[in-house]
Amino acid sequence: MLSVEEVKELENLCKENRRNIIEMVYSAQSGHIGGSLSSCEILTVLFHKCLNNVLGWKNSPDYEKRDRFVLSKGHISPLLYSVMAQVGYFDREELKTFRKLGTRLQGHPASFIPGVEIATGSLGQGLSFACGIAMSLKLDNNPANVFVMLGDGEMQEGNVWEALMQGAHRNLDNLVAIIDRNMLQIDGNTEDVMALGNITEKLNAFGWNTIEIDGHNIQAVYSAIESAKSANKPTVIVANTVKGKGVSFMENNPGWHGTAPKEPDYLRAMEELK
Ligand SMILES: Cc1ncc(C[n+]2csc(CCOP(=O)(O)OP(=O)(O)O)c2C)c(N)n1
Repeated sequence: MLSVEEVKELENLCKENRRNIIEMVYSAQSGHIGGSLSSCEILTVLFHKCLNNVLGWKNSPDYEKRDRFVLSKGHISPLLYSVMAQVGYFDREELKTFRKLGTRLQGHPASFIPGVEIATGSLGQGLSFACGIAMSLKLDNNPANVFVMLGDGEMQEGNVWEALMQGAHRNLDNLVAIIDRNMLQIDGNTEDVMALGNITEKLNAFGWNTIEIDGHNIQAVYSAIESAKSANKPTVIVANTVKGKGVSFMENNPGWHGTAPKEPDYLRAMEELK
């Protein structure tokens, strides 16, 4: 359990992340706001409280024991970069270079960024990467865990289901997948585009340990991740969220999936996130 003070601190960090997301996409006039805002509590809790600390480990023999994180829904790079700046991978100042030519913080994460394990952005691949990493850690008797974050629209990619079979077949109990179940993808509601139905039941049937939570409840996110670490099967956390969470006119609106705000909407959003 997190203390009341810890929850309060994480709420403030989430608020900062939401402001950074809006600021970065506005300033670049390009990027993905909706799915960044919906995943905010998940990545904030994961990086601040759950991943074993990899910073400063580079030159230590323990570096190999770092938990790995794969952002399969790589388009939410504004959130990833903001959280990584908070925990110290790079300076918050660098966030201003988001999507600018010749800089590190491009639209999708690349492995030349310190702390990014693998380049992502082509949806459907991250869970397979993560399975491969989890298998190799087991072969090395390495106790680290692998976390991977997927979108619900992304679950329509066939490769994801091969990886789900693989995870169960190899009993990768060092693997934790988190699905941002915000019910929206680019073209609208996932159930209209290609229905996923009850993902939790489906993944249970695939042999995974499943946990379903409110993905904006900080305490619930933390408890789910911590219990996943000690499960004796691969775990998937289905996090029910709201796309665009935190900015009233962006919530549940697929129009804000990958659109940059113009000045009036930027100012309105920042006013709401004060
Ligand atoms: C293979 C592939 N096809 C298409 C895209 C373009 N694309 C970027 S985001 C997105 C929608 C993703 O929806 P979802 O997984 O639900 O993400 P979220 O709503 O959480 O942002 C698409 C189709 C892509 N990045 N990769």
